[in-house]
Amino acid sequence: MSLTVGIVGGTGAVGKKMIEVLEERSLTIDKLRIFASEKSFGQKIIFNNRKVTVELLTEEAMKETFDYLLFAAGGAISAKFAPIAAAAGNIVIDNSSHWRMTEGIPLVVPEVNGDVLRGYRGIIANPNCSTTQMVMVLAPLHKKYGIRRVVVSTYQAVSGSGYKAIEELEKQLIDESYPNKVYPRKIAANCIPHIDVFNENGFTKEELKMIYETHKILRDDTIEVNPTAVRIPVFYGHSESIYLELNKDPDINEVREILEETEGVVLNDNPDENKYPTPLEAENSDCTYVGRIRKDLFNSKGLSLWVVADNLRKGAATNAIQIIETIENFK
Ligand code: 2RA
Repeated sequence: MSLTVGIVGGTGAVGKKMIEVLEERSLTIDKLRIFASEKSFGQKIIFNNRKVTVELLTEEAMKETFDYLLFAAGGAISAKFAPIAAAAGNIVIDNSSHWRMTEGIPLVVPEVNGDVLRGYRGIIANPNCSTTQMVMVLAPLHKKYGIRRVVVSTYQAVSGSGYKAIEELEKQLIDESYPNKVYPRKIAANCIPHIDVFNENGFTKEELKMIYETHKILRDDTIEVNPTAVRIPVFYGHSESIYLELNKDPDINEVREILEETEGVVLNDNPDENKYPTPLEAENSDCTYVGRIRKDLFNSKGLSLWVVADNLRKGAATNAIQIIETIENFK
């Protein structure tokens, strides 16, 4: 079946990646429409060797008929326009955080909880990038051993903050005096333990997303998640050091087998040959990579892992397009 797809915010870092991923995957797109604000409309974007003119985002346009509308324009735009599009009968896949925790709105990583999409129409939320890659690895281990507690530190690429942040790092790498505008500190040759705004409990919004989105996707709010989210001077690919306390003693070979067999997860774990994932190697891949798997030396139920994925692909665009593929497969 050929589809009519719209992308709201198609000129930003995630929106452009959505266009790229749509070109690569096997869905047949009959018509792609791209919407943006006054700043960007009128631009020409190439999709499947054809020029698409970026249209102005209006309420009227959202009331037209689409098979799928992908939103990648931030929370305020999603809050205003997604309900209009959904009320008109369109399926909306929203990459902002606005609808993620709303009851009745599915928050979906297809390999983990794609079943919730069966028969569903309306707004669907795409999870935060740092949550997505983490639950890809947590889900099969939770099923086998039960996860009691997760302690995670992230090492997040600047592309998670958009084009302006990519430019800020590029400029600071060649000019030490280039001022920080996107980040609260200089990002080049630094790391910043501060992503999104601080909450009064001391955690940042990014860290709270990792807690509550994990509960929703894994359908288990008893899992204790303790995140520290850190921005590092890497362009693409988020990394995560994850420590798990399980309900049962894991067998390390069995853990490797489980992860090796998990759809979308690639095991890259051979310390003898310096094999472990890094963000440079994960760039432009749709997979979630896991390595450095080892048991805690002091707690038989403890397990450490290192997880890496391309934040703009599996962490955003690819996951959104996989949501479309999942719904299409249910038809
Ligand atoms: C970041 N998680 O990397 C955000 C993007 N959604 O800043």
